[in-house]
Amino acid sequence: MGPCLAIMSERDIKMPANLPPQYFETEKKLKTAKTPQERIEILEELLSLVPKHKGTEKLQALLKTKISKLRSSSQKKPSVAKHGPSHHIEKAGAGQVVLIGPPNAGKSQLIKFLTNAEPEIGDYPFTTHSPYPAMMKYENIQIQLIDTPPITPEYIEIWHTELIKGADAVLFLLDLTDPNPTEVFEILSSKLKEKRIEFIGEGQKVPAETWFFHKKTLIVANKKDAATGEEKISLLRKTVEPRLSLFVVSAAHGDGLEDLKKNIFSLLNILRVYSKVPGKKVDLKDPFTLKRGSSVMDMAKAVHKDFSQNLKYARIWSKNKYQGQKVNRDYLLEDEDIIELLI
Ligand SMILES: Nc1nc2c(ncn2[C@@H]2O[C@H](COP(=O)(O)OP(=O)(O)OP(=O)(O)O)[C@@H](O)[C@H]2O)c(=O)[nH]1
Ligand SMILES: [Mg+2]
Repeated sequence: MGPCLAIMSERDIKMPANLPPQYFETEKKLKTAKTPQERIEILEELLSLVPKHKGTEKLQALLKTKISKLRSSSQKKPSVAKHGPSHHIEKAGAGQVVLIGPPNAGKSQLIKFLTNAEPEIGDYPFTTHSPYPAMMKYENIQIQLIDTPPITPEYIEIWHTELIKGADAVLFLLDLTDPNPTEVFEILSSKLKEKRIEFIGEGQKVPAETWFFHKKTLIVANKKDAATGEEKISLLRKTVEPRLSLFVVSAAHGDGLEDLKKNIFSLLNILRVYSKVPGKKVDLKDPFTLKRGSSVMDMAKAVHKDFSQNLKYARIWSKNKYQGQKVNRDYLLEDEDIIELLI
């Protein structure tokens, strides 16, 4: 599908028959536009090339909407003027996971499949121009995923690296239809290393040295359905997989995404604990989420400060081990433990 068809298909607009050849020439430039400003300029040029009559009204309206959306997002007031625009996103749910990757890798497509959100998806680069948070349901909890504009070796905006540094985990998307996704990964990660961001695997300990932001990361190789040859995947497995877990998926078809979801949950290193009121049935729909390694006391603090101050002991029901036994405040919790706090 060419870039023009991508624009058309989004709103089911039929291609007007009498667009001049310059229109299509200019539209090709969208593929190489590097900034929202450049996209605005190209879209404005396209608008000026569209003959003005009834048959092109829908196309004109679509171009105008795109321009005004791009313009309003690029004119958002920076919160700290000298640092450029801020795209800080408040954390929500059990953890914040930011999706990053080169243009067109399918970041927005993946967000669309994993959440109820409807981000813009297009087969031209820089479709996404500002970060876009959406909630992914995982069993009985919600995890925040953030779609972001693409990163390129030439330019990574400051707000983008700040967003990565602040997130709980990262999904790094690669495009299996790129000629060499392994090289794309190596180049982009070395660029991010210059910004003090380093990717680590789920089980890896965060090194004591604090100069770097070590981010728990999964590598997602997308467009498995359209990839040609096994070599690209085996090269990724050989070079990237020893360091970071690799998931080969097709975001467009949902292939491999259930497994990915499970691994996003374990990457966050959290556990779910249910609070039970004595004499009542436990509510398994609404767990507390705590960091792995949390104790009964940490749970008490999360429930209410009265519990943490006056806690005598707790009773626990766990998947295989306990059926209401007493445990003390230092007991280390496991995922899906049920706890009755007694004061
Ligand atoms: N064949 C195939 N195409 C896909 C898949 N996932 C995404 N695409 C296509 O790839 C193109 C880019 O998808 P997007 O989700 O917009 O990519 P993106 O990474 O968000 O792109 P930017 O916002 O520009 O960074 C679109 O044409 C999608 O339809 C997939 O699993 N298989
Ligand atoms: Mg996108």
